[in-house]
Amino acid sequence: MTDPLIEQYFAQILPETLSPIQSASAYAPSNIALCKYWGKRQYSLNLPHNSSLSISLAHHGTHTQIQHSPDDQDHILLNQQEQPLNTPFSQRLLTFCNHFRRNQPLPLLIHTTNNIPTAAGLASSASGFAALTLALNHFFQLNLTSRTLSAVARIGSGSASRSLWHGFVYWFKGSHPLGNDSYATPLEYSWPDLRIALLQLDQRPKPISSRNGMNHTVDTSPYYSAWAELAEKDISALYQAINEQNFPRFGQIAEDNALAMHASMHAARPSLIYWQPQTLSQLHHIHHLRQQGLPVYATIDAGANVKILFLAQHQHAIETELNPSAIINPFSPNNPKIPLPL
Ligand code: 2P0
Repeated sequence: MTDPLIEQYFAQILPETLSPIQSASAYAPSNIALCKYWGKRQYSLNLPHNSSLSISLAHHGTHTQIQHSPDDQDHILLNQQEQPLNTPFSQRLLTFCNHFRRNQPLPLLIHTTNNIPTAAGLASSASGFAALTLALNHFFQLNLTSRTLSAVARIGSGSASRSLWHGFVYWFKGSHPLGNDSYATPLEYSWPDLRIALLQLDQRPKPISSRNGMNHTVDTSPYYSAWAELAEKDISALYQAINEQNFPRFGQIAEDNALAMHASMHAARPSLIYWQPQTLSQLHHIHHLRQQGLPVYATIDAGANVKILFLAQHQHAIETELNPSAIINPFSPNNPKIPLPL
């Protein structure tokens, strides 16, 4: 059953009838937040308590193609494998498509490919819902604005609102009850020397989803309101550090913000701890490297893996000291094109 608020939101933005074309496809990058999204003020529309700011992960992302189904059933292919329609993955994807189709009989063939290293601790829901939103917009000839596309992607998964652009992206929390003003927008700053490395520490699936983890933190952590307040201060300071290209300040704010988010979870009742022993030992290692003069900072999402921030001139030292599984250049001119309307 569709949530009445979601129905109301889509009624505002969709035409009465859809006019699909033959086929549409889109790419969207994954992203990691430097000031994190953690906690919803409204669940079904994924409306956050705090604004967040991310960096997109270049060629780590999702390609999605949509066509008419060859029969009267939906078909979903994930990384070339046809998926049963009753899995949680398929159900979540089809529920999202149904927000567009409403009751119109438009069976689809959806082909989605994730170019994200498995077990690197990167969310595929962000790039997945962003690519699906872009592809549906094109397939149904909706010509939605960038802001609306971001708000729509947000309904699929909060962090997807930030995955429609390369580079730095700012998601405004907004205050409108249907989320009309809770969308993301790219920042005009480029930082060609900035690099992100992924440290693969734990390949097991996380024990509790981000969605459940953040709801549990909002509901039970005595530190939750302090987190939401701090996040707003951090995002302003981070914005300024980006503007000044002040790397030590930038890295320190991102690291402190991630640890404050985890502190809010650690204080939840019962406590929510995504870290493993290797997470903490890598944090200590990174602190030690900084004391030795290497400017490197950590961020950690809802999992045990550590992502690190550094500048291109230190790549050799980072490779030697931390043995990352991937290094990403978020401002590379060779990043895949994203088909966003103006
Ligand atoms: C973020 N995370 O800002 C934060 C930091 C994880 C830790 O956004 O429920 O998959 O779909 O809105 O977007 C992961 O949460 O959650 C996330 P939903 P989502 O990147």
